[in-house]
Amino acid sequence: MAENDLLRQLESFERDSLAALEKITDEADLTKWRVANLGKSSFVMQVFSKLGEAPKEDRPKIGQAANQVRERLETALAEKTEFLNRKSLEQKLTQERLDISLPGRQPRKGRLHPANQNMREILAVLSGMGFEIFRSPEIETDEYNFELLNIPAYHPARDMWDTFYTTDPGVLLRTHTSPGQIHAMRTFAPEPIRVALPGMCFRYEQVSARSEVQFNQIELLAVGKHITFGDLKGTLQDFAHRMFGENVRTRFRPSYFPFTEPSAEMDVECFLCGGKGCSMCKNSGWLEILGCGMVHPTVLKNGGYDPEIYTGYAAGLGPERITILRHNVEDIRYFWGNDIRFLEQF
Ligand code: FA5
Repeated sequence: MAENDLLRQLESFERDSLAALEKITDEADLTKWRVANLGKSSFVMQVFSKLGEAPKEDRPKIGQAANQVRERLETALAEKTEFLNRKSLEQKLTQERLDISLPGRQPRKGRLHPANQNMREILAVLSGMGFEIFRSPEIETDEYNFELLNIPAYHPARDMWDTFYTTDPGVLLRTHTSPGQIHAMRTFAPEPIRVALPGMCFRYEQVSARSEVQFNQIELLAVGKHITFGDLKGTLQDFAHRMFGENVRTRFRPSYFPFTEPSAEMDVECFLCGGKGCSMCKNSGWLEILGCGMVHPTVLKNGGYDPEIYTGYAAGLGPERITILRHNVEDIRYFWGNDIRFLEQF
């Protein structure tokens, strides 16, 4: 091909290419354009590959002209690419604009479960009175939950403390925190002890507004020399004053537990009516808050203490029962019902 013809063709190729580029409005067409006009089989690239076929003296001029066309097309492509990018960014900015005037969503704050709040409050009072916290298992053996607490098989008291049994013979969910007494005694004997045993207990019984199949208890145990019923009364009264107020009245009523002798229940003056009598205290003016007594000699012996030398007292209270009384909650089952409307009130 004559040199002049080729140069003219390059010129018109460049003009057509730039005109086509001008019309492009999106990235997909731009890619197609690049392949057609700067790709291997484009006219300008073909000129390079066929340069060897041209007469030797024409080659520099043709080569230079093709190079300039390619460079100008590449520059135009770069400008167009930038233009399209900017345009699409502007489009996104106007179409996908964030409405920052919308109020944010408040993250929900978590909080302690009311049962745990109450447990911590009671344990803080007991720690202040010198009781050490001692944890014992929720899954227990028949031996610890009953036998060692002076409740042999077929003892009628087992009926009050029926529970859920596992498939392992003799392994059950504890019905009270009292088996922790044996664990604590066997850990510390013959040293004197003063411990608080908190935790979950389970009972196989009819649920009602005041009774659940699971609930927390806190057990108190003190063992040493010369501990008397006077110590038991004084300590529990002091606890009631610290928990419910300096002037709250308490009373002890005789009771029965196989693992204490003598045994008692402690009542506090009704929080709601101040002792006058109302529906919460069933018009008695008193609310029962715990069971207690002097540790039975058999239990002391099972724990590793000589009952001729050592004595002790124990008490067991139900924190959820205390909470329902204090806050006038009509049903104890709300505690484990997972209803956020109830839990949020605490
Ligand atoms: C006992 O469990 C004895 N171990 C307490 C004790 C310890 C006595 C040490 C003497 C010495 P009782 O079954 O009464 O006793 O339970 C104690 C407390 O646990 C009750 O006063 C009550 O507050 C709570 N409680 C018992 N059963 C339930 C239940 N089903 N639902 C909620 N709370 C309960």
